[in-house]
Amino acid sequence: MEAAPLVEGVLGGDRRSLARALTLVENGVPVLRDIMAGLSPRTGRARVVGFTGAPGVGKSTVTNAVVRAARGRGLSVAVLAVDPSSPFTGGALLGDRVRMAEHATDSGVFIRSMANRGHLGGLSWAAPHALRVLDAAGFDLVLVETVGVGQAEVEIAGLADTTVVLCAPGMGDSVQAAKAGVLEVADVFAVNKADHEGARSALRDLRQMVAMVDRDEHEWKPPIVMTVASEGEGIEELWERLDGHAAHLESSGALEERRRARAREEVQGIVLDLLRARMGGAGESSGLDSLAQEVSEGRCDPYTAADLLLKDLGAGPSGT
Ligand SMILES: Nc1nc2c(ncn2[C@@H]2O[C@H](COP(=O)(O)OP(=O)(O)O)[C@@H](O)[C@H]2O)c(=O)[nH]1
Ligand SMILES: [Mg+2]
Repeated sequence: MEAAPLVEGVLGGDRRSLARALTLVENGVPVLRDIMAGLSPRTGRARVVGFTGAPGVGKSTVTNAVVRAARGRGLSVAVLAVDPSSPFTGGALLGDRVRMAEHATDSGVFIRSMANRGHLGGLSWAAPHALRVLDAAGFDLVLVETVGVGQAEVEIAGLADTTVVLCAPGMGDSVQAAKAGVLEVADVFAVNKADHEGARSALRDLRQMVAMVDRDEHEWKPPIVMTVASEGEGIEELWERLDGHAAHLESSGALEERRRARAREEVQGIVLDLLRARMGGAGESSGLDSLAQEVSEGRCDPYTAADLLLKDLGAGPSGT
């Protein structure tokens, strides 16, 4: 397939091209090389906000409410829901679809769910690629929803310019969040389901945890917002906090730093994939098999073998 018409379609805001490009990202096809080359000059404009937290805390509901807030301000929005378990089917996503249905006929909103094969399958460039596609397509705002349960999801959440960590009362989330390393990636906390019992104590727990982190005075201190997303309550305040963080990113130079980190992740992922591909699988004629034999027979140590293989792999021209 040819990259050029697809690139043109994405840049021109054509929805089918956009959907197609994201499918190609999911499938990790070789033509991505040309697609990314075509899209990259047109990136860097979209603001990316990630939402993460345990299943059921209200990520989709909050995301939906933020979409509404953005549309009220005339901003175009893309939503990328990264679900590690059920890519295109499954109860949770069906629920999301129903919830997102209010935006279905809005041309300023694009919603897509994606399987998270990133990291697990070595495709750590997939999420950055997807963001690159949506950015190039011209959306003002890109919202990423990830289930904050594993390291891979936390890392994806950390790719955003601003990461919102959601908790809800009565789920032991605040403690869980700290354990999963979610605390470190949080720029803004939202205690959702503030209409539930225990919201105040969840807020207190979080405040304590935020206070425990050592920070310089110029460093960003994550604010905590109480929301009842299902009623739209607290969303305006959340929006203000997001704006506040965006302003901080701009003024501190942290925005470039974050985007560099995202690019680093992307490039590193591609390098690892290229190396893996060049090494070949078991039984394929690569230096790996003969080196493995030498190592297994004790004629070579594994580090020396690795050095030899790296040298060998680095010798050829890139990507051919
Ligand atoms: N009472 C209450 N329910 C909420 C609130 N936010 C979301 N929910 C409900 O909680 C359930 C899970 O929400 P969802 O957004 O799918 O959570 P996710 O798994 O984190 O995406 C849904 O039934 C929502 O309607 C809230 O603020 N208060
Ligand atoms: Mg959800």
